[in-house]
Amino acid sequence: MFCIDRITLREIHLALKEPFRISSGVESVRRILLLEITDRDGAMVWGECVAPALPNYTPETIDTAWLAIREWLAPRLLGRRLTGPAVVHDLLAQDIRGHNMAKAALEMGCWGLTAEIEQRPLTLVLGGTRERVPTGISLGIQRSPELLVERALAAVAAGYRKVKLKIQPGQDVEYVRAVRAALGPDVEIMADANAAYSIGDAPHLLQLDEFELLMLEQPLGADALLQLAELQRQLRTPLCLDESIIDVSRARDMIALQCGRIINIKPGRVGGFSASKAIHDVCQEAGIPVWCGGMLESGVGRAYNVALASLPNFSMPGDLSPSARYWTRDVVSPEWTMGADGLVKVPRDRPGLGVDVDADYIESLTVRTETLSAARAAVPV
Ligand code: OSB
Ligand code: MG
Repeated sequence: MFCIDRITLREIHLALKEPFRISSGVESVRRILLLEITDRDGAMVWGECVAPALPNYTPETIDTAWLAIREWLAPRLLGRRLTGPAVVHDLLAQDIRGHNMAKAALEMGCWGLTAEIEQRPLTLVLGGTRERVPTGISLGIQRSPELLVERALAAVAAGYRKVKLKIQPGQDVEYVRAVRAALGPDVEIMADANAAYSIGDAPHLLQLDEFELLMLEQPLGADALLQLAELQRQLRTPLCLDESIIDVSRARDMIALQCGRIINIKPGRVGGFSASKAIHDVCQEAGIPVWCGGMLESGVGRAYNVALASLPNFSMPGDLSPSARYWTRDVVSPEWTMGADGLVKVPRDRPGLGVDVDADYIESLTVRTETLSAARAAVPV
């Protein structure tokens, strides 16, 4: 049982150590929306909205998320007595379409707040079972296959359990070929196209079968389920869906249409933890492995993803790179680290998120804030 008294939104700017390029755009300074969610009894938790600066991944951006939270979503929660975090998904879904990342920031925050109030680790509140989670790296598009090989070799040396290569038309087969040749047959390699191809590229994409990829992530558009099924019929490499899976019903569609064999679950993309757990369960039932994707989160968002990835069917390495992969200094302490065995420890011996959030550092990175309070809220559903 809890009752949210106020929510402070903050935009911080956090410079990436190096620009991250995918087929749909490049990011150099991450504009991150953080939330401080405070309960009427004084409990507080930090949350993160993963919406990027531009609508090049899904339609959402940090600015649309800010608007959606302020105008429609936060008023649903503020001042309302809630029996637990499991009721929040439906409360935010009713008659508000889309805006999944905005919804997820609040919904996941309610799970985090519950962990704080109950003084239990977030992983246990969610039902997590893993004490350590295997981690992969997502390598952005580089200027040449040689530069990509250099990065991939360094990643394997650092212990990463999986190497994901971003590809796009013109920078694909030769890049993957070079990395496979350099890393040998035993390293788990995959490619992610972020929806950059069309079904007419099928003959070209079939060349990737030669490289024994663990999977090919989202080669076609988010809505192209029938074409993805057509591609999967031709391709030996398993398809993994990312952008396509926006809720549990899309996951069921994937299974029914056989347009993918693996799902990358990003809790932000699907509207939070309840939806993530539902997708996890549907996939487990169907024998579909899942893994936890990333959105270049700060250490706050990483805490939520690591907790999610501790659920049993997260059987493949997640995009859960440690803080130092992205940032010169993260906003949490201790920073997220990965062992030389490619495992990230799930915090199980501390209540809440499992890391301290550095409010002073966040303040110094903040470019705008807005506080929403119960006074203007309690809008009936
Ligand atoms: O497609 O998984 C993706 C980052 C931004 C947008 C989309 C994607 C990604 C990543 C980054 O692959 C993974 C990470 O956070 O390390
Ligand atoms: Mg992806």
